[in-house]
Amino acid sequence: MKNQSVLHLILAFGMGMFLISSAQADNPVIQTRYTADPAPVVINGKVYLYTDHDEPHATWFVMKDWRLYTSSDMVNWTDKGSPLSLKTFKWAQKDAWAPQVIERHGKFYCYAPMTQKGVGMSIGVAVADKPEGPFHDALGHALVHVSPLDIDPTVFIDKDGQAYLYWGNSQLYYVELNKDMISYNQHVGIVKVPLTAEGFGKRPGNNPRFTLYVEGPWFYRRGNLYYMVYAAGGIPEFIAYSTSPGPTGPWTYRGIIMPNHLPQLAFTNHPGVLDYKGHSYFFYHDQALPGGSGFDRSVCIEEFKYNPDGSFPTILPTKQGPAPVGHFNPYKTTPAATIAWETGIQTETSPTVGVYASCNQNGGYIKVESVDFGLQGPKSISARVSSTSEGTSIEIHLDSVDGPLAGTINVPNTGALSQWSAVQSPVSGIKGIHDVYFVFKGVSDSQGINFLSWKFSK
Ligand code: FUB
Repeated sequence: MKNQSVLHLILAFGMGMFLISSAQADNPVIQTRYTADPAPVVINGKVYLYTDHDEPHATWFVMKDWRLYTSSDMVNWTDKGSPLSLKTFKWAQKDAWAPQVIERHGKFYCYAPMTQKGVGMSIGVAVADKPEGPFHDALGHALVHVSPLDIDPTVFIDKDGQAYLYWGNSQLYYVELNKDMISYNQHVGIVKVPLTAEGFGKRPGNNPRFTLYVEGPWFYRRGNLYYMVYAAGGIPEFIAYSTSPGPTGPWTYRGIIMPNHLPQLAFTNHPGVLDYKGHSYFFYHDQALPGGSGFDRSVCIEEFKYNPDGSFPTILPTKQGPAPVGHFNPYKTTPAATIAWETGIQTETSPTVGVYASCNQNGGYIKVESVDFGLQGPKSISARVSSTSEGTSIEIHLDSVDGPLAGTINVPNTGALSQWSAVQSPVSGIKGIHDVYFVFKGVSDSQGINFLSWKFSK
C-alpha cells in the first residue's frame, strides 16, 4: 500500500512535470527542421531569422540550404522556406554554413560561407530585392578567401555608413565593405585581428590556440560600445564576448555569456543578438530536439537585460524561451506554417502556393501562442486545406491540446494534395487571449492533411 502511494506520488509528480514542461516548451523555437547558427535581423518592424539547416541523422555537418523564419512577437514563427541554397552559388561544392543578412538602400545582402570547389571554405555574397529572396549570387565567385577556415561572416553598418564584415575560425579577420556591399576597400585589404589575451581571453596551459576565440563572431554596436560576441573554447564551445571603443578594436575580453556545461547544448554554439520592441534577445543553438546531436542542432532564444554598464549577464538556456512581445491577430490571413510549438507537423514548399503545413500523425497539432480575439469573439474560421481522404478534420482547441473545443474544420477530399479548397466552419466560446491548438484528426500515414492558411472572422 505504502509502495503504491509512493508510486502514485511519483506518477503524479512526473505528469505534473510533463504538463508544465509541455505547456512551456517553446525552445527550440523551430521544431519542423534542425536549424543552427541563428542570424536574426529586424526589417520593417518584423524579426527575420535566417538560419542554416542540418540534415537529419547526420554524423557530420551536412548542410545544403539556408532557411528563413519571421515573427512579430518572438514566439510564433512563420516558415518562409529556403531563400537561398548551395545551388545559388555555381562555385559552391558543399557546406552551407552560418549566414548573416543585412539591408542597405532597399536591397538585402546575404553573406554566407561554403566550400569552394578545390579551394576550401570561402565567403560569398548574394543579393535580393526582398528579405524573403530569391537571392542570387552577386559576384559569381567568392567575396573573400584568405584561409581554409573562412567561415561565419558577421556584417554591420556603422553610423557613419562604413560597413564591416568580420569572419573566421581560430583567426578573426575583417574587411571594410564598399557602399555596394559586394566589394571591399582594397587599400585596407583583409585585416587579421591580433588575438591577444587582453582582447580575447587566454586559454589555460600552453594551448597552441592562445586565446579563447574560436568562431561564430557576432558584431554590433550599442551606444558607443562595439561588441564582438563569439563561440569560445575549445570544445564544447561556450559563448564569450569582447568590447571595443571603435569598430576595429582595440578589443577587451569581457567574459562568458553562455557557459557550455549543460547537456542540452551542442559541442558548437553560435550567437545572435537582437533588440526588438524594447527587449533584448540572445539567439543560440542546442541539440535538444528529439534525435538532436552536435550535427542536428536547433535554434533557441532567451530574453536578457544588459547590466547598467553595458555588460552581459550570464544567460542560461531555458525550455520556455522568451515571453511573447505582443499578441497575435487572428483576424488576418495567417500562413498555417506559423508555429509556436508543434507535434507531428512538416512544412513543405509548393512552387504555386508557397510554404504550407502538413500532418500525417493523428493528434498532431500546431500551437499558436497568445492570440488576442478581443472581447467580442469570432463566429467562424476560414481555412485553405487539401486532402485525398474522407473523414479528416482539424479541431480548434483553446489553451491546451485537449482544452475546450471551439470548432472543427471538416477537411473535404480535394482530389489531390496539390488541389486546395477554401472551407469555412463555425466557432464558438472564444473571447480574450488564448493559445490556439489546431489538432489534426482522422489522419494517418496514408491519409494526411495539408493546411495552407487560416483566418478567424467576427
Ligand atoms: O554550422 C557549421 C559551423 O558550426 C558554423 O559555421 C560554426 O559557427 C559552428 O556552429
